[in-house]
Amino acid sequence: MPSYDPNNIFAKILRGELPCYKVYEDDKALAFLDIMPRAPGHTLVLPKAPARNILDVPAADLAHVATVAQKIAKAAMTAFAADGITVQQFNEGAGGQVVFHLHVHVIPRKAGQPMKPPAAEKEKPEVLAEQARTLAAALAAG
Ligand code: DGP
Repeated sequence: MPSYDPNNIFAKILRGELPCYKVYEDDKALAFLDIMPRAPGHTLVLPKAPARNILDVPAADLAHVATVAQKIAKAAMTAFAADGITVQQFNEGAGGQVVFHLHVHVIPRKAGQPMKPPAAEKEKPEVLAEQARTLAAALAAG
């Protein structure tokens, strides 16, 4: 497996070199909206420590990311009036991974509405900003 590339796009977001629509942050994890959502509220949860994917991440960092993904999933049910949540996580190109810093997709779902294909279409900035505010508020409300 190739080594971790510190110039991947999510590493730049983690360093604050590129912007994101942040919904949650703690000392070990960051969550922000996917700019090409497969459904409204599609969120990505990342460990702050460098890890390419599930194959090199320390188990404790993976466990923390799973805990944060669960928080996001619960808040998203309310924030987006979802009927369910799809959680996805891809590893290496053959496994569907495109950005090589570990991330978990948390995708709110409405009954009967199929997801868009991966990275199909960029959402409007104002829509993402509003959705990030809505989800952050639901997280803060617990
Ligand atoms: P994957 O590596 O296949 O798990 O998917 C990467 C996801 O990252 C994909 O859904 C699109 C999203 N994405 C790509 N570039 C950016 C970006 O610059 N910002 C954000 N927030 N998401 C991105």
